[in-house]
Order: sequence, then C-alpha cells, then structure tokens
Amino acid sequence: MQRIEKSFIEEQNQRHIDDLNKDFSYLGEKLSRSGIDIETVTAAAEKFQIAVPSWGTGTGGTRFARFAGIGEPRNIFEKLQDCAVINDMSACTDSVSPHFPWDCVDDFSELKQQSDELGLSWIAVNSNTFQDQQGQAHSYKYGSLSHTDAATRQQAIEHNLDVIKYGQALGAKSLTVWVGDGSNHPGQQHFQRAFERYLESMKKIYAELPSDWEMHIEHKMFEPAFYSTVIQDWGSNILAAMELGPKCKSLVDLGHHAPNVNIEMIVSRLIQFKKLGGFHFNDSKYGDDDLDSGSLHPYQQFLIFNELVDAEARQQEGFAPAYMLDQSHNVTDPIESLINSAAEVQRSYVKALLIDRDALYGHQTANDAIMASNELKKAFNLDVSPILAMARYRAGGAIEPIATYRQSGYRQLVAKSRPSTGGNTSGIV
Ligand SMILES: [Mn+2]
Repeated sequence: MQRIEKSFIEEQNQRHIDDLNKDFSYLGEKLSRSGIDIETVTAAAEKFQIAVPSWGTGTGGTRFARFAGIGEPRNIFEKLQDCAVINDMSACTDSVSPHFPWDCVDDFSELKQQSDELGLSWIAVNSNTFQDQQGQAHSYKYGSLSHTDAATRQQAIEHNLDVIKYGQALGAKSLTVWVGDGSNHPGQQHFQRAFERYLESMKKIYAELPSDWEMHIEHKMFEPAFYSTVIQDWGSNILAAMELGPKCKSLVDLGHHAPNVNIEMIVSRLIQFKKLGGFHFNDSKYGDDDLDSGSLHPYQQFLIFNELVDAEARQQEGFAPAYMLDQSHNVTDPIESLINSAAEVQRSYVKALLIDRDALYGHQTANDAIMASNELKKAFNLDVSPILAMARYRAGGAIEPIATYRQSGYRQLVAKSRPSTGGNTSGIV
C-alpha cells in the first residue's frame, strides 16, 4: 500500500533541521524569561492527538456542485491509506472516526488489521439516519429517532445498535449521534412530542451501550431542517444527555451554532457539569460552512482551548474530551487541509498552555479586565511554530508537512491506481 517512506521524510527534514534548531532555541530562551520550560510544552504538544473523519478525505461539495479532485479515495481502505499519510506528516492524527453505512465492509477484522498496520486506531463511530439507504423499509424524510411512526424509529434504533457492533469490531469506544430530524414549517412538528420520541429512542440505544462506551450527542441549529431541529442547540443537547445518563455527553461542532455565539462559554458549562464529550473542529463565516480549522477565527479556537487547558490544569473530574476534525474540503486537496487543520488545532492547544494561569486568576479576582485580557493576548500573540515543528520532528513527522507531502508526489501516484468513480465519496455532516 502506497505510503510516504520514513526515509523520504527524514531526507526532507534534514533540509530544515538547522533552521528549526535555531528558532527553537531562541523561542526556548524567550519562554524561559517567563518561567516556561519549552521542553515541557513540546512534550505536551507531542502527546496532543486529534482524530480525522474518514469522510473528510474525499473532496467535499455543496448542494450546487462538487468538483472532484484526482486520486480520491473510493472506499474506507483507501481513506485509511490517506489518513496514514496525514498522520505520517502531522504526527498528531493517530485515530480515525468512521461513518456508517458509508464505511461499511464485509470483514471488519480485515479493516482492523489494516489500521493496525498503519498505526491508526478508531474512535467515535457515527451513525447515519439523515438519508435513506437503498432497500430501506422506512424513509427518514420526516425524521428518524423522533419520527411519528414507531417502525421508522425502531429502524433508526437498530441502525445505531449495528453501528455500535461495527465499532466494537474496530476497537472504538464511543458512538456519535447526529440526527437531521426537525421541521421546515411552523406547526409542522409538535416540539415537545418530537423531543419525547427522540428521548425514548435514545434510551433504547443507551441501554445497549457497552459498559466502557460513551454516547455523544451532536446538536445543530439548522439543515437539513430549516425551521426547527429536534437537537437544535447545546441546551437541548445537555438536557437530553442529562436525561439519558452519565455515559451520554454532548459534542460541540464549532459550525453548529448561531453566528457570534460564545462557544467557549458553552464549553465551560459542559465541562462544569461533566457533559463535554468531544469536539468537531472546523471554522465558519456564516453557518455550518465546515471550513478549515483556525482559518478564520484562530482567537476563538484559542479561547476554547483556554477553557480546556484550564480544566486540565484544575484536574476537573471526568474531563477527557475527544478531539476530532469535521470539515468539508471543496477547493483544496483534503490531505493538505487535514494536515494543516490538525496543526492549527494543536497550535491553539500549545498557546493555551502558555497562559500564566495564576496571573490570570489574580487579574480576575482583582477585576482587572485589561490585564486579564492582555494575559490571554500575550500567549496568543506568541508564534509557537517552532514548538509544533519540533514536536512533529521528534515524533517522526515532517518539519514542513505540506511541502514534504507535495514533494513526495503521493496524490499523483495514487491517482494512477484510483480512477475516478464519478460518484460522491464524501459527505458533509
Ligand atoms: Mn459535526
């Protein structure tokens, strides 16, 4: 299976290592003046991992069109191969999140064997009851887990139970549930009854959850339903998660909120009540745009990590969110976007580690708004690129991941063995 050779990465790294050593040592000296040990921060950066969504490896599209790239993966095995390249370059994406039935295979042990060989693990299996599959008995046109028809709800429940089984075969430990259920017209749906039916269905799935598994609920304000959705916001989400039990938590997709919503505060609330299950990272300008993480609002992403690192520093009980990218790459090579985005999320994490928390708490207690804000800005404004590059280098990744990937000619090579199917190999969730 085509991969970028370790020796090639090392060869490329040799061209950059002298400059990196100089930049790293300069930054180390600068940080030491603030009492920060660069080695401690670099070790933390090396440990940071974020999962890649299997569906993100194919070129995305809009409801108008999709412009396919060359050498797109045609099945989960080829998607996995691309995920390995992303991890080989970035050294911070060692797990993959699959989507079913899109990633269904006859033999899950074969898939597990391939992921093991590539050094990748599986996290968060995703169910799909927002579109109809061929031969399906009941349609999801008017909803799935909250449908007015009991047989349709039962079909959606059984699909989720199947997805748990697939996940168990792959060694995953959580199920992410997002439903497109909702309404397009005022009056179309009885809000309370729809939510009651949803909860009743989710309780049946929760009851079958393996003991060491978690279930994550993803909320989304609109689309495909444009008037109301059953799990519209973090309020409905946490209410459902509280109703279901301790193994059920909320998942925050950055693009699934109204514009200008204070997402970092939502994150804080979820942490406080032990309900933060994980993230789908992406960026957005208008809605669920699924743009590359950190491409538009790096400060917002940093403020979210400020909350996460704060919880980590306080050793908040039950705090172990799963990090994942969830993006749609319409005009870029998905491998490049995913490498870049993983590093941008890692960058926010590293910057948040540099915040002087004692000083910040002091300013908060003294109600010194300017100094508190400046304390955050001080960490955000620092260029931590040498730390990220050194973390990658030490973990066997590429100092310059995009340049190394392009230099390898991987996409052109796989294009030969992956003729276009003409079909859409990716989804937008
Ligand atoms: Mn998502």
